[in-house]
Amino acid sequence: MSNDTPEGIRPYHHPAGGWDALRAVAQTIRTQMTVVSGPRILLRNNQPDGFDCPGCAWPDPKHTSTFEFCENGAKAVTWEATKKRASPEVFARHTVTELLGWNDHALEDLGRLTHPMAYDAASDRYLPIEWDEAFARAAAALNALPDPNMAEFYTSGRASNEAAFLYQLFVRAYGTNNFPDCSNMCHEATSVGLPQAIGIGKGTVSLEDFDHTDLIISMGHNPGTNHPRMMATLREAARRGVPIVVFNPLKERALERFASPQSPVEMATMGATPIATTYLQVNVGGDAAALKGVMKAVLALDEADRAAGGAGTLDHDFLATHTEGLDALIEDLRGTSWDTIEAISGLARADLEHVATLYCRAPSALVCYGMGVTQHARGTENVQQIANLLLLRGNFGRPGAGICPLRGHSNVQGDRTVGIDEKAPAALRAGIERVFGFVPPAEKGHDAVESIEAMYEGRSRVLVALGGNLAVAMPDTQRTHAAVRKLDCAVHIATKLNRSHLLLARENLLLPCLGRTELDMQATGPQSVTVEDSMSMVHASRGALPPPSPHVRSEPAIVAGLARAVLGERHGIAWEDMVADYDRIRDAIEGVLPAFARYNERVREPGGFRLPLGPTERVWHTPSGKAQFRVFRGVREDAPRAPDVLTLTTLRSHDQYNTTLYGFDDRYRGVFGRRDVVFMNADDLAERGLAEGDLITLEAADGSMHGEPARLTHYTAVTYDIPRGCVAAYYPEANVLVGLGNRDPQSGTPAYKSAPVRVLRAT
Ligand SMILES: Nc1nc2c(c(=O)[nH]1)N[C@H]1C(S)=C(S)[C@@H](COP(=O)(O)OP(=O)(O)OC[C@H]3O[C@@H](n4cnc5c(=O)[nH]c(N)nc54)[C@H](O)[C@@H]3O)O[C@H]1N2
Ligand SMILES: Nc1nc2c(c(=O)[nH]1)N[C@H]1C(S)=C(S)[C@@H](COP(=O)(O)OP(=O)(O)OC[C@H]3O[C@@H](n4cnc5c(=O)[nH]c(N)nc54)[C@H](O)[C@@H]3O)O[C@H]1N2
Ligand SMILES: [Mo]
Repeated sequence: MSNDTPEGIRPYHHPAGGWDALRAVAQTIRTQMTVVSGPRILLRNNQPDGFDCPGCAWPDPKHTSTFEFCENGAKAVTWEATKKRASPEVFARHTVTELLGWNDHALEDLGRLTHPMAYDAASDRYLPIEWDEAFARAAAALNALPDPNMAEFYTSGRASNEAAFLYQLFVRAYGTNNFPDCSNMCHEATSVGLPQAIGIGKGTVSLEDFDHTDLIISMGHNPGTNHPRMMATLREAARRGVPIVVFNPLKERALERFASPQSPVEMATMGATPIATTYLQVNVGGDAAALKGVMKAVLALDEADRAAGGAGTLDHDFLATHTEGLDALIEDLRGTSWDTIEAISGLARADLEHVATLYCRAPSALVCYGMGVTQHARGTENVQQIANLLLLRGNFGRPGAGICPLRGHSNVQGDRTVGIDEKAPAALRAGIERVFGFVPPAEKGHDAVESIEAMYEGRSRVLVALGGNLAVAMPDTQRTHAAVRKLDCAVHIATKLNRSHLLLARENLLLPCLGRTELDMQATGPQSVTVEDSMSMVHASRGALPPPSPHVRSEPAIVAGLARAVLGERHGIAWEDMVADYDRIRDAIEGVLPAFARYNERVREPGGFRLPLGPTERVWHTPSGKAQFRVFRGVREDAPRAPDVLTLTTLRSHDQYNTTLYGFDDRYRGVFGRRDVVFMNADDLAERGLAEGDLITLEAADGSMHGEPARLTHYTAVTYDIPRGCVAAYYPEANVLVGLGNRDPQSGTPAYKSAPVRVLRAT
């Protein structure tokens, strides 16, 4: 046993934000960019005539005029706008076998891809090819399949509306709905759960609602790292005296206190604003139980108030006019004991009753949530519990109220809106038929997990990926990697090299594309693209930097090139015309989807426009036209586990963007220069005869995984303020331990936040 603090582990005592954030930006500009262009390009971020930050999907203030500081946005931009190049000369120096031995940071740090490349088995290298040759090879692979359902078309959520719309049109014209996408790993629980509850699979709050709300509940998200621009909003609410209740197993620093780099006073005085007024360290997987506890207490307050002659604390008029299913919910809550709620949530009844009191006092309340809620085996039902709580007091359709899922990728929501959807909604299909004159396939396609299973079993033979790092983002690394290596052909449209490109199929194509920050010049001149943020605002984005090389093409142009090569004249779609002027793509989107009426006109207004959201007007697009209470049976999000099994939640560090590792620090959690750590409760360590700093092995305890139990070895235990029975480690490394079968049956979302594991002393 060692008693020394492990190397690189130093408690961090500062608030989130502050001078350390500014210092981190300066550092990232120094290492990735020329000093001159760095600050200048950052200033064009989220400006009316600039580009949309690829960092996250948090919206911009209405009349964007001031530059919103954000450390991690700056990292995302500088990482894309780097001066480093992964040119053919760089690929000539390294075999794929050699590159596979590099870490994820080193691969992307090679810089921007500059030329279309194809893998050459004889030299074990990627070699440059011409675009026409690349398109022809991809087309040959796709057209050789006996059935279009044997191809998978992945989308990561950075694609613009224009690129995503063309892509889904191409894929449906080709003949399949196999659209695995990053949303399947992320907010699918929202996309599936909320339509059943409130008739739309999106958040209902707007940025202005934060100015009017009387209570904010934050569940399972870490905005200081993943949505840093949200911190300005939370800080303002906190300073206005709005209670902020946090449910999170970890004490995330930014949810405790935040120093705004835009506040001269906080910066000069080293001061900070406290954020959470109540911080509840719920068990991993304990949110459903906690929400049930809060709702149970809300019902008790209502009964007490009515018994005392009051009108009750529930919004009874709203409930009678707008909802169905309340009786079943009440019956279920009555049948759920406080003992069970306390045991599963890990929270005290008194604390949950306190939240209920705050909630009943607040004229308007809103709930924000992220991956801590959705990435569970009952993620869909989790999300519905949040909707239940809000419905009880009519917290929809008035200022300051509503539900706020923090979406992931900057345009993941827009991609779904314009058709990246394996379920192929009838209205979308009808729209495509109306505008393009062909009948798109109706049969449900594969989501992300189903696509990996199909590849593994040989039912799918070709993968086309519009961005992302599918094989690294997915669970069960061993099986997922084996699956993609079985393919006949893999086509990756990407800005940078990553591991998915190196897990070789028989034929491999790497197609380099422009990023958000770059000038997109087409036949009729420079083009803008459009994106939809977490709050359903659609707005334009225009890059200004010179492309990384003259050979790099825009995503819409690459998709159109593929479509032409694969489909030829089939269906008579004018691919090149649409790419020549993206207004024409937007006209086509408007034709297919009426919510985009006057698209080109409205997107030219500063700030763009908001897509219609029924619940904001108390219109419920459910089969009965009313909002639905959905009962969560029992309280467990996961099956009971053996006594020696712990629940692993997988997290993002402060220095990463999903599978992109900018660096190896996780400043706010006090981890510097390493990622091979597991955060553990001191008692769980002691019970195993372990101490902080010990080398350990994490072993998967998921019975549905195949073969020998998967292991993460040479990890170091770090004592952390985390509930007993719960451990945390970084994504994506920890994906080795997450089973593909451990997923939400309703949404298919992998339970990345509750993998059963054993912690063993390293041997
Ligand atoms: N800089 C940066 N920005 C990003 C990303 C990035 O990687 N880096 N990724 C983008 C994407 S795609 C997404 S989806 C979002 C992700 O944004 P988040 O949803 O914030 O993602 P995670 O880091 O997975 O953090 C989840 C939080 O949930 C907590 N948690 C874990 N398990 C549980 C649980 O069982 N219950 C509760 N209540 N909490 C739990 C963790 O402690 C952590 O604070 O961010 C987007 N923005
Ligand atoms: N264990 C665990 N696993 C997880 C999660 C977790 O919390 N825990 N989170 C899940 C979530 S929420 C998500 S969203 C997924 C993320 O899964 P993905 O979206 O597939 O992964 P990213 O890491 O965002 O993809 C990075 C790659 O995208 C490419 N890229 C970057 N910008 C562009 C661009 O503008 N265009 C194109 N074409 N390519 C670009 C680059 O080549 C880069 O290497 O991971 C999931 N996996
Ligand atoms: Mo995500």
